[in-house]
Amino acid sequence: MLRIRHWIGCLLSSLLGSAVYAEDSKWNMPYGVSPLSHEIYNLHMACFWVCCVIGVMVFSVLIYSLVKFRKSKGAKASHFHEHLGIEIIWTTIPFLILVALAIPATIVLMHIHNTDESALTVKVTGYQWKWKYEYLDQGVSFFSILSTNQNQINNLAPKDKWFLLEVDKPMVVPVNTKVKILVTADDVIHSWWVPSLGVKQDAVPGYINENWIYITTPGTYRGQCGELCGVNHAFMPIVIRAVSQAEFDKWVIEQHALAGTLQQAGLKNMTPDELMKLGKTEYEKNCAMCHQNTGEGLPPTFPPLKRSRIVTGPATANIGFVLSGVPGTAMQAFGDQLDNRTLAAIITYTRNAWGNDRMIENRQYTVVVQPQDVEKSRHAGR
Ligand SMILES: [Cu+2]
Repeated sequence: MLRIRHWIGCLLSSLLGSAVYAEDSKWNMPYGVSPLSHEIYNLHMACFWVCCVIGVMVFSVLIYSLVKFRKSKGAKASHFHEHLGIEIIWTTIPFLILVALAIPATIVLMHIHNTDESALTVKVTGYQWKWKYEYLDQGVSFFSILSTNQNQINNLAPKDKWFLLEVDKPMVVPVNTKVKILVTADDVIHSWWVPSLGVKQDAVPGYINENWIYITTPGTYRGQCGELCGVNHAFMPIVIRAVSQAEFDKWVIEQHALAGTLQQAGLKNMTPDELMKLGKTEYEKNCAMCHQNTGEGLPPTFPPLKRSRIVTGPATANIGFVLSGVPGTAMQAFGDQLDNRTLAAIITYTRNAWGNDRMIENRQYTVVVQPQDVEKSRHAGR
């Protein structure tokens, strides 16, 4: 008997205990920093408590019956069938509970999809394996790419605190502003998921899904792609920096200035050393995930660039390939994603790395590609 009491005590304390500690637990969903995340959290906790109460009630009756009417005490089972009263009760009660839960759930769902009166609109596009952010009214647009070093990914260096959760350019939004998010994808289904903002919105090619964020506390918030989208699904994190309105306005001006500078720089020649240095960094950021740091790729999906027919062939064909990509494969059209300087540097780097330059020189093709060459190819291709 003591043992049974002990078991009942354990069960009750674990059920109630888990509910009490749920709010601060790392196992629970975060409370977040936006009205939406708060609403979702509160709904989740309400459902959780309902489940706890039902759990305690059902198990109490079950355990009580097991103990009280056990065979050793000479209990005899009663035989009755089709008791209308009981049937009505066990249908009505769960039905009422479900209705009671469905009402707040529907209200929260309606809030999630109410993007009215938003002050800012950002289109978010998922690509294998990066995100593109377009500020439709500000004319700002950029790709946000994983910035974790490849050596950390390959276990050759210790992992940083934000391993796989850091990007080169975060999305920047002002605090206390309703920001409408238009989510779509360019290739396969992704999902833009930032738990602390209460958003997990599927990104489906050909469709635009709406959602919104409203961040009350300045800071950096992180998320990931929430839909299995291919071999590098884990390598397309989301980073959002929430800043004051003044800082945001400054950031927009900076982005315009940066775009102007890049455009001008895209017409200037660079020294081979400059090209190689920038090329290595940008290759590791943009290309190494598929083609690997060693240039050996992951055949057959990601072909090697070492001794590649294209990389060791004529420069114009090489540039055209990188600009337009290969439809139906993971090789994207990088012409829309990267500026002339970056493209020239990456192409020069791949034409020189891993002994490729020797093959190119034997066949007397040019090894160095300048931003101007990329610019010319862009126009030739149109
Ligand atoms: Cu994805």
